[in-house]
Amino acid sequence: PSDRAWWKSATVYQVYPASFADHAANGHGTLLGIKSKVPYLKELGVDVVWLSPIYESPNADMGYDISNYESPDPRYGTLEDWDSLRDEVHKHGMRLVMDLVINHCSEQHPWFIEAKSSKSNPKRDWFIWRDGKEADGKLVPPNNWNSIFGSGSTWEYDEPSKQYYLHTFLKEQPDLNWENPELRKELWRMMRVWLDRGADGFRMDVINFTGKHPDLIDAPIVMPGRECQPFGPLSINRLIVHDYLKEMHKEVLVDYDCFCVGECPGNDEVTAYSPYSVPANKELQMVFHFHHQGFDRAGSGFGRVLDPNWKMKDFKKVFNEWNVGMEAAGGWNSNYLENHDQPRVVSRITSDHPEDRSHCAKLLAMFHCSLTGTIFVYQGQEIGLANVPREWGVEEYKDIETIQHMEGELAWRRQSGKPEDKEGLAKEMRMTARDNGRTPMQWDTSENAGFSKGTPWMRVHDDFAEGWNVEQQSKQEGSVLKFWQKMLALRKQYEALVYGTFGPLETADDIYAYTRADSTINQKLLVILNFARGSDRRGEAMTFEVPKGLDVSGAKLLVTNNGELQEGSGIEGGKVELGKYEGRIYLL
Ligand code: TEU
Repeated sequence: PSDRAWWKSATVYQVYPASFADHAANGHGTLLGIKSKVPYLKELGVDVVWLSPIYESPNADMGYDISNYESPDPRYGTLEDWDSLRDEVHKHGMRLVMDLVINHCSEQHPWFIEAKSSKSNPKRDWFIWRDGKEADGKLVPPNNWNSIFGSGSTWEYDEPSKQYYLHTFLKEQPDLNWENPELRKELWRMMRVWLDRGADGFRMDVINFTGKHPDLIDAPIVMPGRECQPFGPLSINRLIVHDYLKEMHKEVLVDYDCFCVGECPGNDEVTAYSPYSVPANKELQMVFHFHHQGFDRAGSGFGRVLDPNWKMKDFKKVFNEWNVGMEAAGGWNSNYLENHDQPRVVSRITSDHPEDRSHCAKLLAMFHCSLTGTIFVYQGQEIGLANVPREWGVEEYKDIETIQHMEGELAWRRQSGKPEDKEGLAKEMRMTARDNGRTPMQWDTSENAGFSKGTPWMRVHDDFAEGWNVEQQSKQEGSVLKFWQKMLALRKQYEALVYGTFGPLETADDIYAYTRADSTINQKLLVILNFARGSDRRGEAMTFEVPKGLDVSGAKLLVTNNGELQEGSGIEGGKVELGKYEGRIYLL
């Protein structure tokens, strides 16, 4: 039945192509490198492979600035290479999903070059142009919106035409004007090109940014004293986006058996996000929300400042809201903890101390695989990769967001007479920088972790030879990789993990416990996870008290990261003594 559609129980694996596998010794991942790892992904239990952008790009933002949507960038390979990757993925019974970055393109895209060439060029209206305003005899941007990468205004002045164009992200990434029907038609045509070539769907970059406020009015001041302010709801998640997606569905998606997930930042409410995935609306299968990415950030999920004292209580509240709320709203969740824009969770949520790390990575795998929604695993998560080493200097950071944020913040500090505190700023970046998730994949103990025989574009993590690689973990019983394999298989075996209702339980704040119950097959699981960090972040033992009314008399232990326990053992005496960062899943 359609309510048990294949993609609900699927595991999607995100490949960040630059850092995955390089077959050509050029220091940069390639399509044929990815192809060589397809059997590995199959063995892990993956159903869908999602490729971050591989298109032609000047690479101002690691390929999220596309100058040709229809061809791979030569650094990744050729269209024939893509075809052979597609065949390999299909041969293994998996699907291949492409990144679709169509809120903006590259300033080097021929569309933008034409648009810039004259105000009367037909492509002019494919982008968002406005005259500047006068303030104190000076020309200033049309409004006060702040670009997402902390680089100041979202507007860039084009001297020859004396107008500004809008760029939500970098100035090298001009926003496309979705109000223009010709543009949309061209996007639909381009999507068909990939689907006809055998792509199985898309991950759609910031798709909820495509409907801007028609009058592009000023944003309210939430950062006093600063010239530019976050544009928030004036550009994010506006209702017109649903019209655009319905049109996309009707003009393209309906003709294919494809899988689409929209990336939708904005930290919003479940009810604002569920309409994207409610089947009757005919839009997408699911979207990525960002609510849970804000738990440790002072300010919104976009914030770069970490709150080290974040509370498990707040963390649970967000997950409870989405896991209970999405089912109630009739939509479907996506379930990701990491991606190429986020730090590594073993470092972020638990402890990456060498003695805790493997244990913690397994706790997080149990958590991840027992939540509602389709699972998204980010490359390296399955072997417990951690954030970049604390000792690395800022010169190792390659991400433009990190760099611009640091520059912007220093300028602001100088301007407002505050101490620069470069060391403090670097420390902040160590926890939050996107670079944390972008270090090359660690395959084995050979040079550069087996990622490349050339000079890697980004420094390889120092820990690859200490067991944090695929080869060693695939041979070692009890490794993080083996544990992930087991969890992904378990999720297919126990359908309540996919379709069961999520039932949060009352516990101590630092324990996260819930049931997953599927009444149609009479299956119920109990998940108990000890997230207590303790004063030193090394964890703390806790006692879980079985809540009144929960019958655990027939409980059987299915999986745990406590190696001393026997599978199949039960719960005695209404209590479960949990060691540091211990997790257990029982079948009730
Ligand atoms: O990210 C969208 C987005 O909102 C990010 O800016 C994210 O919130 C931030 O990086 C967290 O630090 C997408 C892509 O995933 C990202 O890699 C691109 O840079 C961005 O869009 C622009 O295309």
